[in-house]
Amino acid sequence: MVTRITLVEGDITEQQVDAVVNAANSSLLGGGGVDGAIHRRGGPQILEECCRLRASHWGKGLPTGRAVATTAGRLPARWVVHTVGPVYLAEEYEERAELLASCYRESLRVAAELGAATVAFPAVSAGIFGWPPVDAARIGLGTVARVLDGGDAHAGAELAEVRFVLFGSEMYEVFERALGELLGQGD
Ligand code: AR6
Repeated sequence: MVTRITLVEGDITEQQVDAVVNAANSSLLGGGGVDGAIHRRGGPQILEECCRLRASHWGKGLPTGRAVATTAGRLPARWVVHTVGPVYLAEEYEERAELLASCYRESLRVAAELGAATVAFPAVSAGIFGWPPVDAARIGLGTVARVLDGGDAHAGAELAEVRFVLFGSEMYEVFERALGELLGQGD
């Protein structure tokens, strides 16, 4: 249910939740934005586990729309769930919107499998990957609401809170409006 969705303006690396989601890239070896902040604050243990994943199961990198977990190192969270959002491309909107929805579904599935009850997401793909914030918000919130309602996956039942952590007041307000629309639809 959307009542288990919360919004905060802030820094995802400071969240006291079971799992924080990282807006990573396929290499899993770090980058800018959220990814850079998580590796910086979480310390080298996260990268060590990412390297092990690249040396084993994800030799070619993590495909867009998928998710995988590592330790959260020194972050307050227990796990980091790394997901790879799609780069925005207007001409391929539908396919890529589906991949963005998949990031949220897969991340929640992985988090629930670990036993996480509280999960924090950034606005995946809404930074360096260029998604218009309104679309990123509708897709992210809509997908999470469906998972919590049990429509798309069985992950929903275990989850007590899914928190969107938005960087800056503008992004926060976009998500606030999108959540209002979702509630207005009675979801
Ligand atoms: N806490 C919460 N949100 C943040 C933080 C933070 N500490 N830092 C940035 N944001 P982005 P993407 C916001 O670029 O678009 C990396 O290089 C940011 O303002 O982190 O999925 C990866 O390695 C924006 O609203 O992720 C990939 O190559 C949102 O988080 C690529 O960037 C997402 O921005 C992924 O790009």
